[in-house]
Amino acid sequence: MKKAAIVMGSDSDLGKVRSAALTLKELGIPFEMRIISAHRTPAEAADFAQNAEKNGFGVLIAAAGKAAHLAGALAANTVLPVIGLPISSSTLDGLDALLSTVQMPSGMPVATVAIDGARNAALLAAQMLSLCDGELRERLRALREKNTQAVLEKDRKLQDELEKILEA
Ligand code: RP5
Repeated sequence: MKKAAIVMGSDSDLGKVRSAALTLKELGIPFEMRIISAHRTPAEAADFAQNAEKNGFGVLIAAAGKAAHLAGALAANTVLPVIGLPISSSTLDGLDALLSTVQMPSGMPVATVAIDGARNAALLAAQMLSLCDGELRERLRALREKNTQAVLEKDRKLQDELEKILEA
């Protein structure tokens, strides 16, 4: 199976990115996690993206806050799919990162998830990798079913609670 990359702009992003790593692990997807900055280590960012395909990656997740150009900088240097994960790390609460990540010029796509949407970034990466991996597709289906059952169970509990509230 191809690997996923989780690249973040700073170590300060880790707390909001960790659930992406846990989700990839849960789905049995090999991955690497790196701190690479579009602004502070631009040469490394370009080098990482240019060599990502050769190094066995199938998809890149780029997490960054503030003027978040990491996803775009990676996308500019590879034809692998890049998922942008805007991080809330500023006084603008991530809106800056969202707009910097999502507003890519035509010809250079970045698939952007919600602010701090690390789990969805990992799930989307998994769905992309699963195009060439039937077993991974089955694991994704099983996870969806588990989530469905969890919500149905919450609804059942809500009905019980409601009955008690209305009886009181
Ligand atoms: C961005 O600036 C990083 O992705 C991080 O979200 C933010 C702040 O970085 P630090 O100043 O905490 O290293 O590039």
